[in-house]
Amino acid sequence: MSKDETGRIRSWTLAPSTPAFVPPVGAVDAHCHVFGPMARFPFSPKAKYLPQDAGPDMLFALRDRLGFARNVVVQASCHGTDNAATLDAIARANGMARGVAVVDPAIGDAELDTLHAGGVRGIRFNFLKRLVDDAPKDEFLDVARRIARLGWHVVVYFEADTLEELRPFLAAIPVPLVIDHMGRPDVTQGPDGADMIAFRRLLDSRDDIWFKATCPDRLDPAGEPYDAFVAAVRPLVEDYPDRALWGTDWPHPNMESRIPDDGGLVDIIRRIAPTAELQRKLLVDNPMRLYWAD
Ligand code: 0GY
Repeated sequence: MSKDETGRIRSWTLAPSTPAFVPPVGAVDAHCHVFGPMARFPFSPKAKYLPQDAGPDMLFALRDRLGFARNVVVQASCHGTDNAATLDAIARANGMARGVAVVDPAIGDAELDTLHAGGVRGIRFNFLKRLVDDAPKDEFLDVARRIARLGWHVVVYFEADTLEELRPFLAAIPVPLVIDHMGRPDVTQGPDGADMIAFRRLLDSRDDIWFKATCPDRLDPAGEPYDAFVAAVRPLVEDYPDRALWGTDWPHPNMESRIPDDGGLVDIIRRIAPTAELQRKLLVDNPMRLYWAD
């Protein structure tokens, strides 16, 4: 982590390596964020971390360096429910970005239409207490019902020890679900560990639950070369090849130590999706179905 003189955190590496792996043509980074720039897009008063600026120009430079074509920009918690920075990034991408918003559940239908016109295709429910003050399930369900007409999905972020409590809520969501970082399993338990078994039970409960095979840097306490992550996640990608997404998670919100090398993250793709067919599904076919169906 690096802090500037005002205490704002930089959680990304300034000089990512160029990956050896060349992604297939049209590859989508389906989980990334933008921070600010703060002068135009101030952070929420409720933000739990205050990052340095990481705007669209930086995101698109990284996209090009890593060999990707498109981004899905996920509204980060530091911007609260004001999606202006996310919409600005999408607008600057010439059609090569789509987004996931975070909304006040009381949002009006006209405002949802405006988000759709701006490239949003889903909303995110965040259950991490260290990131948000509250996660009102009844209100979430209400807005989940109201986005169905737009063909959107819900992205859910939770930790493995809350999955059992969340099952009835997740079952009641009437649109497709995408689970951020597989619900943060303990990958050191291995592919047949309790967390992965519980997560597979969730995937098996509906055929419209997708997952992001993301964040070895957050999930594997041993760090590079992320062997525990690869061992736990590769079987999941192989067994659910049409429901897996991949993303950098740049600019790695909140990472205070062990900031990952984005090029190194790309090189893990070959280890979790070892065939060209799996790589094409993970990086192109699946995210295109979910975000560019129109
Ligand atoms: C992530 C992970 C995190 C943060 C956020 O919205 C956010 O602030 O998503 C985290 O701290 O685990 O998905 O990028």
